[in-house]
Amino acid sequence: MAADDPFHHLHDEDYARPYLAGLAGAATYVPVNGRPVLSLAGDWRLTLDLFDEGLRQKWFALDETPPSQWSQPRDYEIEAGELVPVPSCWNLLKPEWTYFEGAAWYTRHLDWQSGHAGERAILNIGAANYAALVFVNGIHVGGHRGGSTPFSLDVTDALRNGRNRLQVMVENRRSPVRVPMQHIDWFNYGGLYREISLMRLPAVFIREARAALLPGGRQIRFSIALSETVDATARVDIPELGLSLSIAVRDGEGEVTTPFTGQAWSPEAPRLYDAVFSCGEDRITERLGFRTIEARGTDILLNGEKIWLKGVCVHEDDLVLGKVSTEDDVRRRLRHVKELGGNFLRLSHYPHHAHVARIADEMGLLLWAEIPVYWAIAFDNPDTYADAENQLRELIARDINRASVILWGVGNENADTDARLSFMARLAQVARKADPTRLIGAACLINRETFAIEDRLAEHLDVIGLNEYFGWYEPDFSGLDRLLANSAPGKPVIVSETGADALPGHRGAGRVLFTEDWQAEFYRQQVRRLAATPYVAGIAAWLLYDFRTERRQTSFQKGFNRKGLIAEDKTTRKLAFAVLTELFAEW
Ligand code: GCB
Repeated sequence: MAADDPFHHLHDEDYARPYLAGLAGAATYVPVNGRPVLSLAGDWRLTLDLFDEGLRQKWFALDETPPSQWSQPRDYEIEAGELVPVPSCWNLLKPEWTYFEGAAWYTRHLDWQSGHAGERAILNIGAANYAALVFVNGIHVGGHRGGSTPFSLDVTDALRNGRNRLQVMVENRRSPVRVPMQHIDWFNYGGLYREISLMRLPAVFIREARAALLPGGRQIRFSIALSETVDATARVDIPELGLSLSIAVRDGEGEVTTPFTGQAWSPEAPRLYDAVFSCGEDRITERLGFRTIEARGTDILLNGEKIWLKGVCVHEDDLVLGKVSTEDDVRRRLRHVKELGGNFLRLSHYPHHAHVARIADEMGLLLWAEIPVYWAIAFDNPDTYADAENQLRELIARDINRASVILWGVGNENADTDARLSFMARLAQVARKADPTRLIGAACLINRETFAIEDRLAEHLDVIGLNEYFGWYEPDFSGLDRLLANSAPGKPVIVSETGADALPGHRGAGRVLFTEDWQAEFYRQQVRRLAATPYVAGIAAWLLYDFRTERRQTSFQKGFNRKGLIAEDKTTRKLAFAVLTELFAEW
C-alpha cells in the first residue's frame, strides 16, 4: 500500500514503532540546579487522543494552515484543543476527563533565538505520567517512559530562530509491563504535571556535580562529570567553609577530596551551605548539607549516632491539583510531620517532586525515596527491568546531593519469587554502585511459612522495610507478637507501613472498623510493641493524608483510602494524629 494513500494509516497497527527509539534516560539527564531557564509553564492547548490518532495520522507533521485553506479534511486542529494550564493533571480539569487513560497532545509556541556557536538548547521535563513523546516543529526529538522522574532532551537542531511549535504527547495507560503495573492503590493521574523549561548551555557543560561527606565524617568528596570526554579544570566554591577548589577533569570526569570543617547536617540542626560548581562558562549552584548515614548491626546511625526514625508515609495527591505539588503544599506536608514529632517521611510509592527533598533539607527531615516497583511487576520481562533501572538512576541523579534523602527504596510488597529476587537484587546493586553513600531498602512482606521477617532480598539490603497491618487486615495483635518474637533479622527493620482506615467523625468503642477510635487504638497497640523491639529502628505510619484510589468503594471510602491521620482536605485531623504524637514523644 502506498504511503500517500489517505487510508494507509487505517491498516497500520505498527504505527508506534518509529517512536520507541530515542528515549531519554538517566544518561541524558541534565539537572537545572540554579541555571537560568525559560519556563514553559502556562497555557497549552490539549487534545485528548483515546485511539492514538496523533501517531497514526502524524498530527505533529501537519502544518498550521487555517481550516478555511485545508485541501484535505483533518482530525486535529491545535486551536480546537482546550486551553489548559501546565503543570496540571488532566483528570481534574474537566469532569468528563476524570478517568481518562490514554494519549493526549499538548501544544504551544515559543520564540527562540540561537546564541553562541556550539550552544545547546536542553528541554527539561520534571515529569510526565507515564510516557511522553516530544516534537519540535514537527520533528520527533525523543521521548521518555516512567511517570515520576525528570528527563532532558537536546532540541538544538530542531529549533529555529523565531516562532517554534512544541508538542508533547503524554500517555497514561496502565499496563502489566510498566513500572508501576496496572494494579495500584492510588489514582492514575495523567499529564505534564511538573515544571517544563528550556535552557541554554555551552557546548561543553556540567552533566553531574556531586558532593558527599565520606564515612567517618571528616572528608568531603566533590566530583564532576562533563557532557563531553574532554580535559578541563572545574571549580567548586563554598565561601562559608572557606573552600575554593579546582578539580582536574580528565576525559570528562574529575574529583577532589578535602577535609570537612563545617557543621554536620541533622534534623535538629539542618545546616546548609551554598556551593557553586563551575567549568568554563557553565555554572550550577547547590545548597548542600553534609551528614553520614549507615546501618550497623540492627541500628541506623546518623553522623555516627543511633537514631530512631519516627514518621509517616505520604502520597503525592491533592483534591484540587492531583499529583501537582506546589511548594506551599510540600511545606504544609513537612510541617505536619514535624508537628507529629516525626523526623522521617517515606515518599511512597514513586519519586515525589524534586522540591520535597530540597525543603526537607531546609526543614530537617529524613527521607525514604523510592521507585514504583509495586506489587506484581512483570519481574521476568527484561524491558520492564530496563524501565525500572532507568527510573532508579534518574531518581538518584536528581536527588544525589540532598542530605535529607537517606535511603533508596527499590520496591514495595513484592512476592518473594526467583524472578523478583534477581530483578530487585540487581536494582539494589545498581543503587549501591551509583550511590555508595546511602542505605538501600525495600518494603517487604512477612514470610508466611515461618511467620518471620524473612525475605531472600534482605541480604542485598541495608535496611529491611516491613509492611504489616496486624489489627487491621489481620484481626488482632497476637500475630504481631508472634512475628516479632519469631524474627531475628540481623539488620535494622523499619516498619515501612502500618495503619488503619478511619472516616472522620465516625466513632465507636472497641474494634469497630473505619472509626477514628479504632485507628487511634491501633497505633497505641502497634507502637507499644514496635518500640519495645530492639531491631526495629523506625516506623513510617500509613499515612499522613487520605488519598484518592479507585480500588476503595465502600460507603466509608467512596474512592479514598482512609488511612490518613488527616483527611484529604489536609486540615481535618483524626484522633490518631494526637495519639501518635504522644506515642512518638514517649518512644
Ligand atoms: C499496602 C500498600 C499501600 C496500600 C496500603 C493499604 O500495603 O503498600 O500502597 O495503600 O497497604 O492501605 O492497604
